[in-house]
Amino acid sequence: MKTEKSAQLFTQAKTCIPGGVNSPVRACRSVGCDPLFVAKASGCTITDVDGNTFIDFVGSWGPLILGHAHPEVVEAVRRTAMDGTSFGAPSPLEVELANQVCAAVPSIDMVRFVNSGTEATMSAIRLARGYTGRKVVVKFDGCYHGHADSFLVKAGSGVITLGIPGSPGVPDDIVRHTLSIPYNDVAILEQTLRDPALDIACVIVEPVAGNMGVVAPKPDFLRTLRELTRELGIVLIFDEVITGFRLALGGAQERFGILPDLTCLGKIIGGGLPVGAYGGKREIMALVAPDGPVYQAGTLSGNPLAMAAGLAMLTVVQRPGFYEELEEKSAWFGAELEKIAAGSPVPVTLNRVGSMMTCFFTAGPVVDFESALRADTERYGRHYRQMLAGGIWLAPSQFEAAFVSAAHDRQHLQKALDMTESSFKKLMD
Ligand code: HOZ
Repeated sequence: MKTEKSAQLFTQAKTCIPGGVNSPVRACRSVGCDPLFVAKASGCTITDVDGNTFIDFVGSWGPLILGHAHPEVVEAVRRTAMDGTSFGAPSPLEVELANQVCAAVPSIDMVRFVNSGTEATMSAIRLARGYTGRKVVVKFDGCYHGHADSFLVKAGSGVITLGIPGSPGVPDDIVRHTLSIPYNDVAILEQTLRDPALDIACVIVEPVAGNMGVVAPKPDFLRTLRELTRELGIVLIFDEVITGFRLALGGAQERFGILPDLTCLGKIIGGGLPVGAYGGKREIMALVAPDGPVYQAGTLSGNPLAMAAGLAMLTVVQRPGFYEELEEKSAWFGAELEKIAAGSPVPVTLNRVGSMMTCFFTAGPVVDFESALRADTERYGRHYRQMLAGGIWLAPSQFEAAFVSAAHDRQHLQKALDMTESSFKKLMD
């Protein structure tokens, strides 16, 4: 595979961008190679600057449920851009998208648009603290809620990928108000939430974890979480940045029938443009400025291009059969992967919920951060490089998800299965 142009760009990038990348995992260090620079992408394929084309299972880390450059999304952005790219003032598309989000996501009465998932989660915990008058945020080990100070405690995604415990620059005074407990452990959850010495404002959770690799909630985990938080007056926040509009139109909360008080959204809601949102019960959202005293603002919030892309995406996913088809295709792909994993000469555990999945290089089961960390990351690195050489674009980290989109057809998926089988076989040596 030719990589000269990517190599040149990476050399230049390292002189003017830290690590040569604008988000750490992209540097590909944990998979033992240098990043390829992308020239363009269409449907489920992505092409680098040297002209190599790959079948993409990253989908910009989740948002591209329709695939790259979906014609209706591109046309909506093009049409909207002709009338201006940012107003810093209210515009009709925000109202339309807000109405659609409130109609689609069962627990959202009101929603505020921001620019990223990180902004959504940091605003949601400020709101939860403002609402309850309490300080402590409970999260779960291996869950990732963006890079705001309060969340960099036993966080997933790039933080585990780089093997750093948290981050310098985050004051102890801030993280002492964050408590991280094991995912899927109902006994520790109950003991923590009932601890009278803790002043818990909120619990934030990825209802299906996607940032330590995919880890499904055990059947009683979310239900117990909901019951306890309701009983104790703690705000329950679902971080549906990855699962929102992916696991169902109404996200994981619709799929599992468990409604949080606040929901954080991102990724898909912008149809691939930078956008996030937080929303929930009217009574809580009423505290957000200017209606209430909890401050949060942003010039680019409700940006017309992002709103237009989000609306186009919502139009497509609401067509009859969209989620059924995605689910059916993903289930077939997952079942075939299971068979390959079962026959693999090295231990592999597949975790899948709907169209998001991770092959962990460990015997499993993988049910939490501790078991995810048992995965052989060196082996994942070899697998990643072998798959890339075979034309398959995976996340450059063991602790992320692979996503199936509407643009993948059986042929694309079959090619990925064939490559996976042959890659697993080569991992023995
Ligand atoms: N850690 C991010 C996904 N969970 C990576 C984002 C990126 O590099 O674009």
